[in-house]
Amino acid sequence: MSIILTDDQKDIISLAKKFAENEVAPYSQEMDEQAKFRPGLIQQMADLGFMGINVPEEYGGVGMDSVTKALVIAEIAKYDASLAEVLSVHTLSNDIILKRGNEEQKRKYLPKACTGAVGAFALTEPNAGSDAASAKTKAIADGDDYVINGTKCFISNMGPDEGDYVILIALTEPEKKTKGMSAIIVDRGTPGFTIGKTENKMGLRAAPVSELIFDDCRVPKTQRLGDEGRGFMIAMAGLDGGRIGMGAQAVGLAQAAIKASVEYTTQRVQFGKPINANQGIQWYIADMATTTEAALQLVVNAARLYDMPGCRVSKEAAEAKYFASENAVKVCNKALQLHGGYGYMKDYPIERMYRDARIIPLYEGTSEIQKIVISRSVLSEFK
Ligand code: COS
Repeated sequence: MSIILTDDQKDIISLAKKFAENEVAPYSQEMDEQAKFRPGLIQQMADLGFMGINVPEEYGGVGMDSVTKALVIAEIAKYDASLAEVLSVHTLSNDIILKRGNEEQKRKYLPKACTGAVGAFALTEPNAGSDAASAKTKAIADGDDYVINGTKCFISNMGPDEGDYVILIALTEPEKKTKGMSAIIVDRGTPGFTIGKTENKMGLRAAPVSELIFDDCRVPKTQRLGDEGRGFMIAMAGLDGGRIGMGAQAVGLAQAAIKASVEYTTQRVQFGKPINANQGIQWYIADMATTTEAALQLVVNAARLYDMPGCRVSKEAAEAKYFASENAVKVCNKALQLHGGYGYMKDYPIERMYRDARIIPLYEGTSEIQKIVISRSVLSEFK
């Protein structure tokens, strides 16, 4: 590992490796095929402290820093990118509650988030993807409650049986647009809140992604995080952290694809020698390793900055997510090529990695959105 780490950081990362290698990897293909995690797997992650990795000990968590969180996500992604996605989205919701919640909300949600309840975050709508500011879901004040109406789509961590609460971004004062959005926690089972279609996906198949339908769903105002009208800012700042997690997932996938490529090209003999005795193959491996190392360093740098009080990391998080996700797609594609026809078969995990990687430049902001965030920052820096 090319990152200098403390013993505590090394310990939890090696625990993640052991867990993913022994408890997850043997079932990853089956979970991919069945589009479902094994029962109890998320509970196991909670029991080992991963679901509360970014939650302080006083709320029941492990209280680790963002670099450790990112490296644990990367470690799990090496064996099962679906499970890494669950952890990334869940810890994003932990982070929003920690940063924006009042004491009562933190005491209500964080201890259960650490012990197995799964959190989600809902911003996207059918007609508001990249243009998140055009979201239409409304949460209109009525006495001490909000009455929520609208539909969110592509929401990770929510499925027919999965997901315990969601941080919903909705318009509390629709005429004010982004300045009229608020962040509200809605519990699964609240009357008027139902899970709609669960998506049948190309990759990350075990991780649930669903439509959320709100039909006169009544939620007390005490469920709102922060002040009214701060929801869009809370969502954007939350996504800065989320994008570091997705960058970490991309790094883990790329590292796993490199390892698989080295193993395969060592044992695959053609023309009388292992195929990686050819310089052409060695150069592919060198390129894959170099760009993946660059991706790792971008992710770790953004994670470090994220923990600095008062530091806005939109640009660094976008750079990390943009570079790492595009790299994961390229590296998995190259790794599949190195596997030849076998790489196309489900007998080799590279087939799943290739499919899993493809979503990363799309979710939590497409690569094009990351470039908007980066260029806005660079343009304003030199103005
Ligand atoms: N942290 C804190 N505040 C932020 C912020 C951030 N990272 N990003 C934006 N804001 C604030 C801005 O400062 C602005 O506030 P003021 O009006 O007070 O200045 C406000 O939010 C609106 O920001 P902006 O004008 O940049 O909004 P845009 O509509 O231009 O949208 C993009 C910006 C395109 C970057 C945003 O819509 C985006 O990230 N889209 C992708 C959404 C996404 O990632 N979805 C993934 C699914 S999550 S379920």
